[in-house]
Amino acid sequence: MTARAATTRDESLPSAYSEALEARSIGPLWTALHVLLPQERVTRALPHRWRWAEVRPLLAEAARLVDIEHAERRVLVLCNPGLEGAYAITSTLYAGLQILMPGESAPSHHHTPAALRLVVEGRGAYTTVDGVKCVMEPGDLIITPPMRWHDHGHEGTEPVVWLDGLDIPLVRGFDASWASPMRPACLPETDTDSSEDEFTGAGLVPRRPRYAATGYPQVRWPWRTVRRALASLAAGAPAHEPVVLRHVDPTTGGFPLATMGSEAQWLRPGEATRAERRTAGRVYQVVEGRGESRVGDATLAWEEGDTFVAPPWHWVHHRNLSATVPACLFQFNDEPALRALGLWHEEIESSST
Ligand code: 1HN
Repeated sequence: MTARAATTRDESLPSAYSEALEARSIGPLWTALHVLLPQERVTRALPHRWRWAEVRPLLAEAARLVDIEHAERRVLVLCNPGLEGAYAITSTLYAGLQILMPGESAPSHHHTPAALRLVVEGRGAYTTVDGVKCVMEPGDLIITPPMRWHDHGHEGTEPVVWLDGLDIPLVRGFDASWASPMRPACLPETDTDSSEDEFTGAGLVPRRPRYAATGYPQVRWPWRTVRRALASLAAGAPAHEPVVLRHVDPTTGGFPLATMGSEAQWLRPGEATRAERRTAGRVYQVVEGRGESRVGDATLAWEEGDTFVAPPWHWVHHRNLSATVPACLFQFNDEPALRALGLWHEEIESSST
């Protein structure tokens, strides 16, 4: 079932009465109640997959056709086919793929929406978050929290592409989306970020941090670290237990951002996960391997570099199609926002499918 616009006129009433209501900006509730409060959860967003093999050449062409000075951010937006015109991948989340070429830089700005980035391909680029230099290597996660200055630079020799995830549709729902004017990118104030020196071991935090106290002690999670942790978790986990790590603020154990959460999942060779559904929408990026995911009634086959979306309250399960190598999925979602609003629910299928 898909969400519909409310139609408020009750055709059984005298038209003069309906006109009198409309002229005063009043609507009857009884014609709209089932749309405002349907008896099951609905979304117009559809399960969908974007193939890296198809998007990659389009990004390369964008790099030829569009000046970074003109574009400021050279991004192809992943538009959910059920949400036409919304520039949204779910009703609350935005996703796009950004390409930066060697020697280019994308100017600095800040804005009310929160952003996160997952590097898809290439080395040598970096994002500066409030002066902190965050190197971008494939699989790395970098967050740019609300109102933190950020820009992108590139010191390498190959194109770098990353997935941008933002809570723009959610923030726009509050009429709270706003960005500063751009200013030129300036040199980072640090050579490295806290994931490289302060947060290198789980359960250990520095007594005295040397990075500025911005409220966001960790803004980068290197894939190197995450992959090693996933491999360790997988080695000891019972076969039927999913191998998933959440990204957290190491000083609190809570979500690093107030609206968007993220996780990395390791699928063992041949593994098929149990179906579960959540009120959160989920955007997946395939970091390694190939497999397929069942999302509601859709079967989405995927391989490295692909992006796919699971709208809220769709049953989701994954299968690693390789019998010999693991597959790794990164996922971001709107779970923290839903939890904060008392809207979080999840269900896990009791038998494996
Ligand atoms: C943004 O600031 C970036 O900083 C990328 O790279 C995509 C999409 C909408 C609004 C702001 C970036 C964005 C964005």
